[in-house]
Amino acid sequence: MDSNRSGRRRFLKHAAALAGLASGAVSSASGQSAGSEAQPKDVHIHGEPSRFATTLGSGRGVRLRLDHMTYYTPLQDSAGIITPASLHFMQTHSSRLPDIDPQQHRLTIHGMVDRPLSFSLEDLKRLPSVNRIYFVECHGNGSSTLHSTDDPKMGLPVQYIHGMTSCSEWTGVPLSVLLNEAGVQKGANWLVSEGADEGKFTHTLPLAKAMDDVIVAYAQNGEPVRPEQGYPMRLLVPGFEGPSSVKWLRHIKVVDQPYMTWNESMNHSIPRPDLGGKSRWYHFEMAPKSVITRPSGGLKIPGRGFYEITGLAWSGGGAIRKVEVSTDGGRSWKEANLQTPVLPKAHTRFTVDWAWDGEEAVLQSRCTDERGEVQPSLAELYRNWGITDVASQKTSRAIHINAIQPWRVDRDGSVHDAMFS
Ligand SMILES: Nc1nc2c(c(=O)[nH]1)N[C@H]1C(S)=C(S)[C@@H](COP(=O)(O)O)O[C@H]1N2
Ligand SMILES: [Mo]
Repeated sequence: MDSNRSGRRRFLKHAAALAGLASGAVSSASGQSAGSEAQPKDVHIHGEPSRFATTLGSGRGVRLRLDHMTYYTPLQDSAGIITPASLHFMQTHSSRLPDIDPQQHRLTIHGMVDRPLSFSLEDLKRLPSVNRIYFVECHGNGSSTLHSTDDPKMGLPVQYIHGMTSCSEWTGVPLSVLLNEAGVQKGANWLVSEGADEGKFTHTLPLAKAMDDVIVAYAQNGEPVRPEQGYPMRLLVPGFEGPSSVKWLRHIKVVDQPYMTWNESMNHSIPRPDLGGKSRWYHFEMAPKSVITRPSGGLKIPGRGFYEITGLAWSGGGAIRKVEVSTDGGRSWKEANLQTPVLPKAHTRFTVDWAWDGEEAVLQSRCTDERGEVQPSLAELYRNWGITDVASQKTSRAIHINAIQPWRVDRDGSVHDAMFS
């Protein structure tokens, strides 16, 4: 078969599949079906990546399980520091993605305020806006259970171990502007924020943080926030664990004490048997963390010679000051190059040159943030938290894991997760 024709056929099949997806969206919006067969031959679907780009995707068409709607950013294919919206990780505790008509949606600020206020999307867009680059990271990212037990030889790729962090340019109104407008009363110290999803996801936030750098975001990377990220508006709480950033934001209640909402007390503060049932890791800020994204677990490098090692570093405490990379299992470290821009509470891209001699190697990165806090090894993290029962940690849902991630390169060039081995 002539390869041009087969290529064309593949293109048409691809186009038809996309038309099917698009028509699904159209029919739910307008009530009519566009019919997926009648795709004109010479149509170009604007905005689609090259069909030769072997990245794990545009993120489109990825099917998510309704009982656990999670999408992980394909970090192994990432470049620079911005995550395209379609590749932003997604965490949802409700079993259905809200389908919100902004005309019907209001954000209401009430509780200990002088004037309870409601804002539509259009109201927000009339107010002075800010535009900032920040990461969002789930506090379960990199948790021990994500280091796969399915395939102990290979482990999961970096996408499924560390891909619950993404970084975007967020545009919106500082929450302080809205709170000042409402007039926060004396004695108020906390906010309880609720989303418009089925489960009414609710989280508590200290008022001081809300008045500092929190944004009610309506745009992401230059376009309206996607439904997965909280359309038409979400909280964006820089540097704090992901659940603080309540999506599909509907209510903010100003209160005088921290509320133990279901999502935080039952789901996000994990009781630890080794601490007498106390939830040690129930805290807000994400600690400094870095990970080599290429080469990383599940990839295979073709042979000895030159490689650029690259990865991401970030900290909830501010900007990344230094990243060091080791290619010999931690015996020696070399300072990595930080690509600009280096921004506080944002992903920072680092690179380092490496000549692989074809022998077994262990690659790892360690970052330091502007406050001088250094990313710990797994052993140091356990020591810091007073964990002695290391074996049970391997299968624990422990959160806020920012330990150094080692990747082992075997002599055949295959790269493996070496966190627990
Ligand atoms: N309304 C609502 N907001 C939510 C959630 C949710 O389930 N419902 N999940 C939270 C969690 S656990 C995380 S990690 C972040 C993830 O944000 P993202 O899906 O935009 O990446 O959203 C948070 N905000
Ligand atoms: Mo999360």
